[in-house]
Amino acid sequence: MAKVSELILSLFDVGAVKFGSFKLKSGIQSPIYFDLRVIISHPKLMQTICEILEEVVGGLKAVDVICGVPYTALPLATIISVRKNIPMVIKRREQKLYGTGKMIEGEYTEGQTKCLILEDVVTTGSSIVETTLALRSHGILVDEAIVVLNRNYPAADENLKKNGISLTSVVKVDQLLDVLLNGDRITLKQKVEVEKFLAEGQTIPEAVQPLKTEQNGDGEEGIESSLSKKLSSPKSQKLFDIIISKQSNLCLSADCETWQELISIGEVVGSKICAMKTHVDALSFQDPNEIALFKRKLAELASEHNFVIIEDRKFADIGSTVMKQLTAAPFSISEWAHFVTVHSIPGPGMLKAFKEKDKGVILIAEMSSVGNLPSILPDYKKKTLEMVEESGNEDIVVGFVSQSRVGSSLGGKGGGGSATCFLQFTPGVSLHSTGDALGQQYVTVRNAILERDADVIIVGRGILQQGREKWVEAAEQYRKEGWEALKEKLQLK
Ligand code: 5IU
Repeated sequence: MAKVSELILSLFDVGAVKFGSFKLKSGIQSPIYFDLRVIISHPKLMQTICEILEEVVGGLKAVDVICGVPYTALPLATIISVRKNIPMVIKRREQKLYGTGKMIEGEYTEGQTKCLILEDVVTTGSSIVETTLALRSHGILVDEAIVVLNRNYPAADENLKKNGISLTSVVKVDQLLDVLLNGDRITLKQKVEVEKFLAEGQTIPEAVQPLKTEQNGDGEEGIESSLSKKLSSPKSQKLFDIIISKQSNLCLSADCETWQELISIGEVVGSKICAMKTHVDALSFQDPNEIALFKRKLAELASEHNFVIIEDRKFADIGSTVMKQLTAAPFSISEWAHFVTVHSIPGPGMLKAFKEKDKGVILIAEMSSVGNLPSILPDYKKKTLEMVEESGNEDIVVGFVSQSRVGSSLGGKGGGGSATCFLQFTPGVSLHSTGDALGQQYVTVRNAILERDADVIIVGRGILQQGREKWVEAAEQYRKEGWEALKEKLQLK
């Protein structure tokens, strides 16, 4: 105990614990901040931490290997490994889901090796969970982790428990505050401020990252921004801004067999697309842990490459059911999808569910398949548009999946006026095929954009079936052709 108090004071003295006003990764303003990276510059302190950790390890069930979460916990694990003669494994940080590179370094036996995870600071627990899942996916057994500093986020405990990990903390924040106050390192006011923050201000970071928009620095309104203003909702405007800034109106329909393949294609073509369309219920997952990992990785990809995630769920039920389908675990679509596709069949009431969850809606006005009823039934498309306008839902309806224009065109045929516009998403686009054996019908990129008035083209097998080594090349071909045709249609420079 005395040793832990000593440790807390030393952490403060070397600047590993700071008080003030700090912006966390989650965007939350925090009066306290931990940065344990500095400890590597203080060997004596490293030694103290390791001595304490060794005592903790000694009190736990025996393990075969130890794994430090990169970076700061890695040298700590190394010291403990050498001194306690426990071998290490390392989970590579820059691991790719595919490729030749090994993800776990070190020796282990599948189904037999027991591993203890070591971490420097726990906030949400996500790094420990990610490391655990990676180790488990290689047959390494993990059910315990040790952390030097625990920020006391209740959600972290829950997160770890849900994933079958029990966590032992060397220092918890309440103890840290007591010791620092008694050691005259902080004032009572600072202590109270942090306690208040911990009691009120803690939320787990949102899985859905806000969409980034590009700023037009010259202050002059270009044709792009006047077109953007015609769009019905801030959500469609954001997508349009992405289209302009990335010079891509290509939505990849990522109809992959496995989630790993989907992430893999997202990594390589992310820079070429404005949106990725998913069918989460058509992917195979081994267990709920994989679903959680998938959701996080997808949200990270969308944020890194600035694209929109469209879950093509085709909701088609009454509002209360739709609400459950949108939020229920394990898929929890509302957590990670920016937009969702919805049938107009149930009428306007169900749109409230999407509004409540702040999801952009893409309504299906026509389909691409042979004999689809929306395209055959008289007035289906017109009624779908009227439904949006009459119920006042223009702000969440981003656009329509359609094979022809619904309402006013953004700039193509009949365009140029001041009417509110919706984006048109057109699937059934291929440069290689005219259809499949199950009713799909294809048109070319130029036909979709210049004849049918698509703003966004949706392409799946046209890219996927080119094979992994040609994904980038194929996506670039669709991006380039799509962008050239869109520029022509909207008369952009
Ligand atoms: N999709 C269509 N047509 C439609 C609608 C959705 O093809 O009318 I609504 C979906 C189905 C698939 C993707 O996920 O778009 C098209 O994939 P291919 O490009 O592989 O045909």
